[in-house]
Amino acid sequence: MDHAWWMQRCLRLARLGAGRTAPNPLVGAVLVHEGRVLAEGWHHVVGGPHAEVECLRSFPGPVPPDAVMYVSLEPCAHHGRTPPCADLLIERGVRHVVVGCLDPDPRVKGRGNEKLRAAGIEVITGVEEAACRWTNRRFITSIEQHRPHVVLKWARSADGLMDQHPRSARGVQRISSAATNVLVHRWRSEEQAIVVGSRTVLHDDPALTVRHVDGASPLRVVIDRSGITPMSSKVFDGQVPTLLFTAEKRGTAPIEQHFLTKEEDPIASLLEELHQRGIRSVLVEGGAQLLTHWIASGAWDEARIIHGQVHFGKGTAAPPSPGTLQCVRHSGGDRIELRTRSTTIDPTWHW
Ligand code: AOF
Ligand code: ZN
Repeated sequence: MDHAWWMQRCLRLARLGAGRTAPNPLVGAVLVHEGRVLAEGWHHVVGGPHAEVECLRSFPGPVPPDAVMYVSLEPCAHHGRTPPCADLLIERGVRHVVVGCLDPDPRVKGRGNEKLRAAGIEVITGVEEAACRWTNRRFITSIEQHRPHVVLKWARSADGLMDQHPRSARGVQRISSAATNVLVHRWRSEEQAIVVGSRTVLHDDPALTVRHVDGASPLRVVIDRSGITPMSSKVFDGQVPTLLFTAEKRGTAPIEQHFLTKEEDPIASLLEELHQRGIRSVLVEGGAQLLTHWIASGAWDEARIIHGQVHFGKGTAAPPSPGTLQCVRHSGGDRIELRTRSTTIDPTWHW
């Protein structure tokens, strides 16, 4: 078995932390000796031990000098919430390290690998690099582009519509299947914030919480410059932290409000505000107008488009599919496309 095979094993472990590690990355580590696993570990939760620590903790014995530590992200070299992993590898006598991708965190950024090499450890980097960067795309976009990683999501009928007119006909027909609905709740649980425009709140009254899967609900964010959302809407019920971008102070609901001036571009202001709050990713759930603006702004990374089987005949047109088609998945009769603006995806990735 080669380096790539073991690195893919690290990534499978890393993904077990999905939805729990933000703002930290997803990291997996495997200690291999003579083709066998001696120990493995992953980063479970923010503030908890790093993947390398979890791995070495489960192997108390002396590390054989020809054992290899595979880790999907460069070991850290800094004192953060936990001490540097590079020091631990040196102390524990690890002599060979294979790294997936460099850590862009300015506190690390090559220093982890340097520290290991300075201690005489053999370090190989860039194994399955694209796959490792894809797994940590939220962490990497946030650090490199100074804004959260943006996932756009919408569902469209077979005839390209996002809803049915007249509105009185709605509620009868959903676009996506029950299976896809569960999947969408998992997507929600994997991002730190979920954004909608005012018309979606007005017409659909979504709760925007995580329900059909285990996981925390993200911060709910509503953009409503003209103040058309009823304060009785589910998003303002105080069940989950909620942030309203508005031109003027609205009501007394138990939510936080952020004020926008007329000249401000709400998408840019929102991304900046969420970045300041340490939020590394957002899921944009609609509606058509907000999604269309978002695509035009260029400040997005992924689009997940659910193609349902229903025909609406008349309704609001879905945004044109943006970017490059990367892969397709089927779910309960729906066809889901993943498109990206510029990111290269991990070809072995299953979603
Ligand atoms: C993780 N898990 O397995 C690795 C990380 O605040 P701390 O001490 O947890 O440090 C977080 C930083 O550590 C993170 O930004 C990244 O640069 C580095 N590596 N972090 O949470 C891990 N290997
Ligand atoms: Zn570390």
